[in-house]
Amino acid sequence: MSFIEDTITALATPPGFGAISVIRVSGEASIAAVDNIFIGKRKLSVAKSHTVHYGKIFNSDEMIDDVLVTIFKAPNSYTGEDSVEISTHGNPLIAKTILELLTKNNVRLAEPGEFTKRAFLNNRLDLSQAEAVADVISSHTEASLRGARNQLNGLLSLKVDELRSLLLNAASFVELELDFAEEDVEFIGKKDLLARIDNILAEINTLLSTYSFGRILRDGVNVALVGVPNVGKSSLLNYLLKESRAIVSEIPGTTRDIIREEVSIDGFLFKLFDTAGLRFSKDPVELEGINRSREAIQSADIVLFINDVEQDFDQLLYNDVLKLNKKSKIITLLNKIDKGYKGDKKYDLTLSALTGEGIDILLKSLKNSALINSNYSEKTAVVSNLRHYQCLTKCQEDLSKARESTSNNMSGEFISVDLRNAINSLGEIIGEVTSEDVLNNIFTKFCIGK
Ligand SMILES: Nc1nc2c(ncn2[C@@H]2O[C@H](COP(=O)(O)OP(=O)(O)OP(=O)(O)O)[C@@H](O)[C@H]2O)c(=O)[nH]1
Ligand SMILES: [Mg+2]
Repeated sequence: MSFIEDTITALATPPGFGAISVIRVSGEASIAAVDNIFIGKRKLSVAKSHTVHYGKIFNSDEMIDDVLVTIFKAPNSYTGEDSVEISTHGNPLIAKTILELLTKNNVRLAEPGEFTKRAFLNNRLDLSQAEAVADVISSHTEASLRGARNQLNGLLSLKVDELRSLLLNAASFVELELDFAEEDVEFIGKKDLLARIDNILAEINTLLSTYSFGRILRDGVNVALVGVPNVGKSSLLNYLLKESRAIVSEIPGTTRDIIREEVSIDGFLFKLFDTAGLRFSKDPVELEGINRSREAIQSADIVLFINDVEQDFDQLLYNDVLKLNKKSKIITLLNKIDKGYKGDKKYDLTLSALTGEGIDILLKSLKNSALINSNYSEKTAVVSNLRHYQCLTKCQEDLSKARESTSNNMSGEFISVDLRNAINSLGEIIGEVTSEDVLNNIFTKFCIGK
């Protein structure tokens, strides 16, 4: 039986006009509440779970809409509670009236993510799976969708659960020894304990190493197109987007503001930032644009440093860009090779944003630079969420401490505390241990009705 008393409702489909709208109701009073406003062949209170019923919604004597009502009985529903889904004609006025009618029948409007929060509280999903629900909805590319699905299917949860059991096992030996301290019995030798910790540490490190790729899967790669004016940055953006998005002209200083667009390369999301050409200028508008270019360089994962065949490589500018972003990959590009070019070793790649020559190599290079691993299997657990990454890092630190204490023959009490902390950090990922703050932070980012 659920310990949540309120019954909640929300529109589950996008607000606006469409073929149908779906209103979701969940909680103990859901079936009775819908029964009060619905007239069908028979009462919903006697309907079986997972059945669909045709009928009409009434507001007193006024017929609001003819609808299909689907009944799900606890615990076999998304939330784990009794739930009803009402499919109406897709007019927002109908949905609004039905939501209002429900709120007069012991039902309140749901908060963002409240259905999924209930699914978590009723053990239908663990926390990392609940977080994946939001990612599945917001994924923009096939790859990020695949990653989110992989997490929703519980791949990460399974791995974390497995490591947590191994740790619990090791910790219980250490704790047994503490319980029998006076008898001086040994339940686990130092060598054995170290081997177990090392084993788990290695697995945690492998998981942590998937994060850079996981983040890219989920959020995409930021790519800044930079260089002096007129080298063809906007032309390259347009070529990659296959549309005339940015203004291109032979006048240097055409692009003033950042132009941000997304493109999917082999299913992976790349966020392109076309920037104002970098040069000395007294024009305040252009200067502001150049400041924004610098910001784009700082937050880029990959910088495309572009020049054209008519200008010498600007080493000073390149050094400046390098100073702005030391951690990211910089790819040097020579554009306009259709105008003739004699070969220059200073560039990683040469291309023409006019004819498209060399663009295929640029695309490959972008994928390689972003560490996109095409061999990534859908069966490997990938960490894509910052919260999970932080929990794993914390676990790694605690395990390293436990390792050090063990090597230094410290008292079992110290080792046990570190092992327990490591276990809790893993538990936080799947929601075995969580604070209300963490939960609120996660679920308020959801949309209403999910
Ligand atoms: N022949 C040739 N011309 C190009 C190529 N790429 C761009 N151009 C031309 O170069 C000029 C400048 O192109 P833009 O794309 O506006 O250059 P930009 O780097 O964005 O310039 P700013 O916005 O001023 O910094 C335009 O006249 C383009 O048509 C290329 O590959 N070959
Ligand atoms: Mg431009």
